[in-house]
Amino acid sequence: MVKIIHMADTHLGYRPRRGTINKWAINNYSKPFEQEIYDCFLNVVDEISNIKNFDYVVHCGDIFHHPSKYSSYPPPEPARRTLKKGLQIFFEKTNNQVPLIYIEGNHGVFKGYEYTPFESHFNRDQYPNLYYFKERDLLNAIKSNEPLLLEFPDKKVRFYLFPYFEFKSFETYESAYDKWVINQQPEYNDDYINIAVAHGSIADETLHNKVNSDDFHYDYVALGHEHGFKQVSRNHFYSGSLLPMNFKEKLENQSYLIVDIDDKTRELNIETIFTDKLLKRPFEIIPIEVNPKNSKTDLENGIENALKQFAFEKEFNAETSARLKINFVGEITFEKNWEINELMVKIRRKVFSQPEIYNILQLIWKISDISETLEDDISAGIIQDYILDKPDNEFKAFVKEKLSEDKTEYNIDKLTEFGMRAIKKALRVMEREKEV
Ligand SMILES: [Mn+2]
Repeated sequence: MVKIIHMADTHLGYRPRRGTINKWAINNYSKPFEQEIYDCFLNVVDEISNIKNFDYVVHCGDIFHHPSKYSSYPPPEPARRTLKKGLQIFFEKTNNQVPLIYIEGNHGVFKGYEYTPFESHFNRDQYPNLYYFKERDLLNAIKSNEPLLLEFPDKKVRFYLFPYFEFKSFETYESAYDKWVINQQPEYNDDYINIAVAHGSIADETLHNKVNSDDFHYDYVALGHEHGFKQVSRNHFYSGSLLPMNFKEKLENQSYLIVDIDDKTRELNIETIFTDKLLKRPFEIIPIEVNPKNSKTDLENGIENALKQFAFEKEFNAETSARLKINFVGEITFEKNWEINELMVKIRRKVFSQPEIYNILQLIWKISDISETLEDDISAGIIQDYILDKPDNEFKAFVKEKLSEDKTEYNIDKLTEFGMRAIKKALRVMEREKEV
């Protein structure tokens, strides 16, 4: 029997920013939800270290949240200290006897640099049983057409490693990866237990089909990148993060997995330890129905009522303050849309300026027009749909008109191209905000 602990996507250093009150958990050090992830991680590391007779821990990437594609900041100091402390606890409690295997994800990586925040804080020699695989190791393996694996002959266990790599981004990468990935196929009738460890997902085309499928007959595939617990197939699993980070993830579960593999039958026995249960604060999506006939006062009372349960006659508490999202659903006219936004800005200002009454950390909202789901055309629709019907044509017409009024000569196609770039950039920002 081989026992493996599978975890992923801890995102140490993650700080929700949108619509949050400006309060610290520890003054000038960490933010409230950020601190909750640190505490949870250290508790889980401690809990894992106490499990009897386990052979390996695999962490499938994104241990740090920063840097990432959208942020070049290094991980905040407390995130680095937390990982350092976590490693200390783990290796001390296991007497350096249990290997911890980490592969790099898309977060916590300085793009284009060979050194990583992980390495800049830990000396590999300090922990003889810490195994760390980064994008550079993968690129070297591809270049030399060698497998990227870690073998433990005493236990007859082999790990095939797939750090995050955007192989689909460029044709040359994609074909090189296709050619290389064959190296990652275990030999037929191998007497080793073969485990794949990967960061990626077919949802955004960052997991190779050979890893996603059962073509290579791995005994177990430990996956990271998707933040909710998910069993993809009999032997493919996402453990998910430890805690939900945004409101979409609140609808999923997060966990770490204890995976037993029978060395003779290769049968799997998997225990899911749900860590989202450790969440200390309310983290809720509150639906509010909107009726165009109701007055502004009705709406305001409705919101106040919904928030009442998070109002206490005591001070704001970093550990228990709520993260809230109000979902306004109904027939949304333009007027209603403005009305809700205006009201919510006012209410949020009030809530955040009275931390002695409201124990609320975050307050955001979303307005959904029910007619969109009904697919009729009663309402004016949401603003971005209206503006961006045919953005390139509309923008070009706009620029042309303005310039002829102005009697100025410019390259209209070039200007349109710049404009489109700006719009696309703005859309990406909106998409990102939607995720929260
Ligand atoms: Mn990821």
